[in-house]
Amino acid sequence: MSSETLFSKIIRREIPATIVYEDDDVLAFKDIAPQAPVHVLFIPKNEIIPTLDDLQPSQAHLIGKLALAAAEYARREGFAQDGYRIVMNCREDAGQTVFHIHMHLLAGAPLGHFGT
Ligand code: IU
Repeated sequence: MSSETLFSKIIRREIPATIVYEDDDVLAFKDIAPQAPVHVLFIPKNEIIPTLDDLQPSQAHLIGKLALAAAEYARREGFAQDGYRIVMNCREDAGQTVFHIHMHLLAGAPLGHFGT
């Protein structure tokens, strides 16, 4: 299971994206349809994992790397103290549309409660 999505093209700079963070393992870019004043997606650069349900134990560190990158970005951009939300959608009922695992970072305003 390693089908490419548009995110692979973003990683290879074949389609445009506003990239805001990059390290050896993680790329982050602004969501094209932001759901909050700050809406950034953090994705693994070197592995295609379609959903959280496909994550293998040997890949578990990647989730930590996404979270650490998001936290670093929040500190760097100055909203860490105000707060933020990270979200990972898994499959249909969660509304997942891109099958390359990604962590949403939402911030910049008080966020409504969610779940329904
Ligand atoms: P989801 O968790 O799979 O629903 O999130 C996918 C997100 O990817 C969604 O918020 C889209 O707006 C976003 N996105 C993007 O930022 N750039 C793209 O080229 C594509 C989707 I395709």
